Amino acid sequence: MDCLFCKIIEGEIPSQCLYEDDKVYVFKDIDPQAPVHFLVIPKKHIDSLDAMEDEDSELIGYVFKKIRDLAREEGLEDGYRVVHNIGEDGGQSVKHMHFHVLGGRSLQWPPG
Ligand code: IU
Repeated sequence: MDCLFCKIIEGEIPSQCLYEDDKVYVFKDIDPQAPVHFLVIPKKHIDSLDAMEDEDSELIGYVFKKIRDLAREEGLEDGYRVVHNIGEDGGQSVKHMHFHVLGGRSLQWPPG
């Protein structure tokens, strides 16, 4: 499959890995939008939440548990934001489910 994030998982495209296990891969965003900005992705290729199957529920629950753990490890005790862009209007540029974790500064609302 010609997927950039599958290639990152396989090590074919370089990334700054923060954490990896058999289910998830976590790396620093190459274009950080906050002092802390990393991406949490399931290793299983799923385009986005919009494409998830019922059988993916447990995996996605696990992804969120990892987001919580890593946000703590990265020192985001004052809060942070989790963003999942979906499709064209959502601003999704890479069609492999990924959750942005942003923190380390006060984030504004609403997004653009
Ligand atoms: P988006 O939600 O699909 O727009 O987010 C894709 C993100 O992936 C974006 O923030 C990029 O900077 C980031 N990224 C990356 O960190 N490393 C890469 O090799 C590629 C994209 I391609």
